[in-house]
Amino acid sequence: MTDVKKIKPFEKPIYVTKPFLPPIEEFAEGLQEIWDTHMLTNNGPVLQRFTRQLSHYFQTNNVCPFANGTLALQIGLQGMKISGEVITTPFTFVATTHALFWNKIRPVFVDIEPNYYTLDPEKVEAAITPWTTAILAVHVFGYPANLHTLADIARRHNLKLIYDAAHAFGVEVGGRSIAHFGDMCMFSFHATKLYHSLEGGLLTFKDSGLKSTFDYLKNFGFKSQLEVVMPGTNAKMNEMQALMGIHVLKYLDEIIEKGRQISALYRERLAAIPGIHLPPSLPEDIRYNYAYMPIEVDEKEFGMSRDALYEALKKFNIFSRRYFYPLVCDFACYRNVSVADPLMVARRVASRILTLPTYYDLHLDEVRTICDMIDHLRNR
Ligand code: T4K
Repeated sequence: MTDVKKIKPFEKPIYVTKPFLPPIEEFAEGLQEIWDTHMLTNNGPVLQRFTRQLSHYFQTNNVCPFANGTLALQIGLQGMKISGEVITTPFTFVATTHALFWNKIRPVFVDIEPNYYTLDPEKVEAAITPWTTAILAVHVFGYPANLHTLADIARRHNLKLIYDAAHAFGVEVGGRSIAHFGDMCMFSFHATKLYHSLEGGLLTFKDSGLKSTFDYLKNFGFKSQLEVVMPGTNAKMNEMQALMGIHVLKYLDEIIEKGRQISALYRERLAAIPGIHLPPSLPEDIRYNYAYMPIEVDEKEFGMSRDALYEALKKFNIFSRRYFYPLVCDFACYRNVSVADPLMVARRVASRILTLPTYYDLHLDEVRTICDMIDHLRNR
């Protein structure tokens, strides 16, 4: 470790993430086509090309891009006619639950498992009632939910299985994209995501019959110029977003490889610090995307609370984040939703979690320094 007396704050702020940007000349070339055609939105040629690329990437025609992940999930739930109660996780970004709420669906929050923070299947099964229509699980931080057990529960209880895969672009399980698990998956292409299209979202789904429904719903319900077949909304991805999506996709493998190096270094350096806990290594059949770098801070062992560490890192110009704290069910707008499960694990994790900076431009030396700073703070 570096001599602690030499540790100075970073000159520029280090945020939890920083979007990857392709070389500007490459993007400018693509802009020319937009300038030539003056097509800016409404399923223009660039979005059509992007959609074909996504189809190819996921090896399915059942893909539908959207303006953002939240609208994708809202429309996905509506298009699948999900209603009543849906069992879901409180350890997620609020948008997961908002998408249910906007569809007048009651969220039933159950606990997560302690290693990778995804829905605990036993708790899911125990929460099923005659009103349950679906399970909405989250591949939080890109860690796959318990795919096989959840699929089994859904099959036995005749429930739809929907994944919020906002964090999981690029993740594969057993050599297959994570998009192939469940009845529907939503990916977010927001700027803060490992893979992005400025903003954007995508649905992948099993039932080909849903494709036209999603297409109508995101475009005001238009089937043709003179036919509106359902009360849709406006959730279209525009040409600039699609262009960014095309250009960032070319670099996906490099982005993931850099994430792997950063994660390996964090793991190596942080493993020795008492009170800093990391999720266990993933099983071999999972190709992870290294989208986030979550750690848990044990206040007793570390000698400082998670919140104190979060504040102390700011003084070094490091802006980590407490994703996902508070739990969604504790936000004012969901406090009137009754929660039967005591959410023991989720509450403990939410009080200890801290996500450290990880992004393509982050230098390995900067990672070393961040680890030294954490170690230094423990020793104060
Ligand atoms: N489901 C889950 C599980 C999700 O995590 C999300 C989104 C959704 C659904 C919904 O998908 P979208 O509708 O967003 O497609 C961010 C993102 O806005 C949000 O997309 C994301 N999850 C959530 C986890 O994080 P904030 O409010 O924490 O982001 P913000 O603006 O504080 O950005 C974090 C840091 O990133 C900044 O400190 C600086 C850096 N940054 C950010 C932006 C936007 C940049 O360097 N450049 C940028 O353009 O919500």
